[in-house]
Amino acid sequence: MTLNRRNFLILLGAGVGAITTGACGAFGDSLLTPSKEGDSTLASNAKPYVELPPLPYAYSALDPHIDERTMQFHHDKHHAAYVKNLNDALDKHPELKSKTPEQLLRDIKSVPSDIRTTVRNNGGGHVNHSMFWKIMKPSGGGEPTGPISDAIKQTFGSFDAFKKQFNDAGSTRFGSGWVWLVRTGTGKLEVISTANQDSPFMDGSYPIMGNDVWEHAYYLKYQNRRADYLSAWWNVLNWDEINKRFAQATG
Ligand code: MN3
Repeated sequence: MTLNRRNFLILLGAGVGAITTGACGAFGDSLLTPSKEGDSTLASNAKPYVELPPLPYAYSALDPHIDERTMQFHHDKHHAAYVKNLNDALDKHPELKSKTPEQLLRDIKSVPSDIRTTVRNNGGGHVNHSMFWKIMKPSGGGEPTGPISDAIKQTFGSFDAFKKQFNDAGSTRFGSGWVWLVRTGTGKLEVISTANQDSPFMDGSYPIMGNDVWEHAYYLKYQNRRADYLSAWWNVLNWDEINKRFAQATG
């Protein structure tokens, strides 16, 4: 009985050991993954030039105007790709990392020609989308508030007239691009549209607010109905954030 019990305990010990070892092996791999990444980040001394900013609300928060799946793909895949491509490009010219992405766009002609198009497309993509997430919020929309409200009325006559001009510019932008309210270098408010990920910063203007009219921004929910997406978008606007940007544009 004693022997049996002893043998049993030995077997149990071996068994526990085996289970523990097995568990270590199984969990060891998944535990190693983040620390490996951490090590390689340290090794290359590379805090990435830019990081994907977290979405300031849930993917589903803008429903029904912008659906959850669109937000998920748009933020986690499209914006993430611009961030990665911009970081990869800047690794080729680390001396440029002391400039902000906005500064690179403002002075795009001074960016070395081997990465200029990449910075234009992906730096633009990063800056445009970083603005885009923040000027939207759940239960947003309504009439503009604060100084931007007065400026819109002064420039366009009324909020409705501004909205119409903005939506028309968004509808008629052929292919992929953005529609913007900008403050130009001479201090005028204007509605413009740009192709691809081109940023108003490239023309010396400040983007106060902009809507993404790439198909990836609306196709899952609206398919070819860009005009419906454009009019729904006004229901999610964050006028507080737009006023902040207006202050930055004039400051
Ligand atoms: Mn987009």
